[in-house]
Amino acid sequence: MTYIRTALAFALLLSTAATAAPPVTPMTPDNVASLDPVRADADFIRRVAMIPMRDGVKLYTVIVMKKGTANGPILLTRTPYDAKGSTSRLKSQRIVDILPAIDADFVEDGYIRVYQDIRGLHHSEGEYVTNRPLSGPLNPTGIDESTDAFDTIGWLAKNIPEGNGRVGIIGSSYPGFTALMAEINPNPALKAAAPQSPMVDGWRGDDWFHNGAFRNPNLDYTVGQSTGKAEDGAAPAYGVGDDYERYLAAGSTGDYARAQGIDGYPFIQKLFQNPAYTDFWSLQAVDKLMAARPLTVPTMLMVGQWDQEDSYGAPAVYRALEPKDSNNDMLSLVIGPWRHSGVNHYGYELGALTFNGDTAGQFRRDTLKPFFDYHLKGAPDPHTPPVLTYATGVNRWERSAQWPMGTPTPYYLGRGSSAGFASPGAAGHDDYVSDPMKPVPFLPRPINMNDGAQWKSWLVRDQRFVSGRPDVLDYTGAPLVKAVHIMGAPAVRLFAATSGSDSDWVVKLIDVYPNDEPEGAGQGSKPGMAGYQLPIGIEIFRGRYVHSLASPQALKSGKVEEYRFDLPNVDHVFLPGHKIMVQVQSTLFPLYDRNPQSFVANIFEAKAGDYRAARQSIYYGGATASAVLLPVVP
Ligand code: PG9
Repeated sequence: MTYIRTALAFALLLSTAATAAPPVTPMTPDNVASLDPVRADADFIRRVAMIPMRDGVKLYTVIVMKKGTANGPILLTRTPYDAKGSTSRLKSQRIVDILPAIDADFVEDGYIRVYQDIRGLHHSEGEYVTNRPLSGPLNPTGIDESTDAFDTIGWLAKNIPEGNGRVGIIGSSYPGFTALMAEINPNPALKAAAPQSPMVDGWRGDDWFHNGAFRNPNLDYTVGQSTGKAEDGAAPAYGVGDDYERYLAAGSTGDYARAQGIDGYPFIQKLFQNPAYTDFWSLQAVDKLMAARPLTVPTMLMVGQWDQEDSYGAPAVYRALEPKDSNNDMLSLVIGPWRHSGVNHYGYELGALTFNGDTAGQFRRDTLKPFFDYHLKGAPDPHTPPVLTYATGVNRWERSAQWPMGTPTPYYLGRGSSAGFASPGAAGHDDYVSDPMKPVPFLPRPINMNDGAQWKSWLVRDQRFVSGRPDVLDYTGAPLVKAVHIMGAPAVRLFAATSGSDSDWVVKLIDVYPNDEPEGAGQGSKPGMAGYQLPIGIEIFRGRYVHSLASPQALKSGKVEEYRFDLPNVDHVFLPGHKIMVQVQSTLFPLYDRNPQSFVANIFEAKAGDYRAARQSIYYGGATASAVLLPVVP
């Protein structure tokens, strides 16, 4: 029944389509996913279009709107995560039930919501290429997510009779990547874009690696994504249990992939063959691609302050594009108190933290929708602030004219595990033994990286589960007399040496709650946070890249090197009575693959004998004064 209705609707669509549209294949049973039946009493219309791209490949596109929609703006998401599933959330005859929660406000206000499977996945034709690079040195085909977006948007603008021809694009994570790619050589009908936690640089800080350290959960992700047409990607071939033990027993990540029988997946091979920041990564970094082109599409970039997957991309694109926004009216950056994609869910809380109401709903209603209304419906200018951030600690939204707002202020590590803004005095160092056979867990064990509850909130987990380990150094300041407000990316300046010939360095910036915190008295804290060690940023840097990201070099045993890398961008207030702590360690497992701590050509292929304990030295004071430059707001 649905198919017939869809086909009839499609025939109507064809008959009214502008003549300019390329011929569109009518629906045929073999390319219409069996969508749930839509009864006559449904409050929505749902159509499927196989939209032809310039090379003839057709992309499965679901178009949904309330009955009676006319002259509606079109909001598009191009996704690798199943367009059919995204428009069939519940078996319901109500549009707000079949679409994701974020869409309700839009479709109830006359928007036409469109989800499309990207090329080669689910019900779209063609070949899937993970993170398909822009046409050029990495992609000679002339076809990419930018051209597919151009063709799709052009088709939508002309072929939805109920539409007003103005298209917006939105999406989180991979769909944030496809939203950004639509802004490169954009179709003129694209009038606004809202990339959320977009994947931008898969080696520097989004998804695949962070500063050269590989993120093991990507193996399961790639397996799931590599099963193409299946509506549900393949699951890893193992049950539940402690990932810490599973990955440790396997050896290197390459050993793990071979043990799981997944080393043959094309993108896993690409990852293993490209461990350094070579052209494979730098030429597809979207912030670099966009920096080289004019900013022509009004863009609202979003990221969660505790985004455990893509904390790098949105601020990086903002940095690249901001100089082009001469009137400060084309580009905005939003940092909310959210986990990855948390902007599209309930924003009341995250782990042990509570905020002032549903911060995500507040943002979507007060800022995101007015942004699209203005650009797609001609509503009054909402005067979107260039920067909108939620100040955690004090729980308030803040509007700023630029980002960052803070001034880099050294917060020094010091003797006796101390820390502070005062100069640390005489030079010294603290040592610890990092043993890759006893890596520091990134969560209390047992760890299941496929468990949503663990995975969504690990970045706000109380760090006392590792504080005090002999291979985790805590440097803690005195209780604050007055608040310290930071707005920006804390910058690590770590002077360190290893007895080995390679090493990872993990730095955490931590807000230590007073240990005598009255039950529930703290702002934004649930009862039971006394003494809580709240991470305000965690980042890793693979030591072999200290002198060149593209050409790794062995570290000289005992030689002090200065490691420079940023922690994620935050807006946070350390309250009086709290303490600012810096934690240093050399493993964060099994989230990141272990550094064998002896230099090998490719860590994915490290052998058992390469994994060696090393004595690590962290230097403070004098000419080797380790510090974190905090972006302090005066
Ligand atoms: N950040 C997710 C992801 C993308 C690519 C690789 C691994 C993870 C996502 O939600 O799209």
